[in-house]
Amino acid sequence: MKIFTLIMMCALFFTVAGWAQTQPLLLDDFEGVISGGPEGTVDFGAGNGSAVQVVADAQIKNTGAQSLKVTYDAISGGYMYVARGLGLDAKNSCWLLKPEEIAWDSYKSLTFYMYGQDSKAQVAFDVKDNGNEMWRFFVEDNFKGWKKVVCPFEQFFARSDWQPDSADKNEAIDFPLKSFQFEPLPEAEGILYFDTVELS
Ligand SMILES: [Ca+2]
Ligand SMILES: [Ca+2]
Repeated sequence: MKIFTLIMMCALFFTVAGWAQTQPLLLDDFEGVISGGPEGTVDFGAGNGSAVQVVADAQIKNTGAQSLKVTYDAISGGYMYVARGLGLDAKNSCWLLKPEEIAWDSYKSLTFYMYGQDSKAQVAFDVKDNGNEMWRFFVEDNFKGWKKVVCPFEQFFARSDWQPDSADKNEAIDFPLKSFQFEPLPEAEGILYFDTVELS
């Protein structure tokens, strides 16, 4: 009887430990009002001839009631950004959790869902670290429909094409991260949907 109890307790322990380890943390679901500008909930814009529009979409979504619909035209020499997080120009673009409240040590990857159109467009997924240094991960739109994109922290690289003036440029990802951004890269145009950004 004692051995049976011990075995059951061990089984319970490993089940709980496994659950705690694999349970992802929802960082952003793009719910509620989606708007741009200084009072907006998404920090987005484009320059040098490129264009981007960002709205909520209630038809094509992965979790919750809506996703983020990004309509883009990325021309040669142009740039764009669609960002959420802390310290951005759009005042209300915060994640569901404050960066400093997250146990970053417990996670190895950022993940998000992208609804592709198999356009072969290259999309950069950048994060800004605690030293304002920008780190990049590439994903290609080479699938149709929703796909979970897994971005291990160790596979991000510091951007060499551009960094904010305030970046520490210490070549180390300093946690807590402050924000993330999606950037369809030139030359490409189309529509992408994003949803369900998690830590795992
Ligand atoms: Ca959602
Ligand atoms: Ca850094």
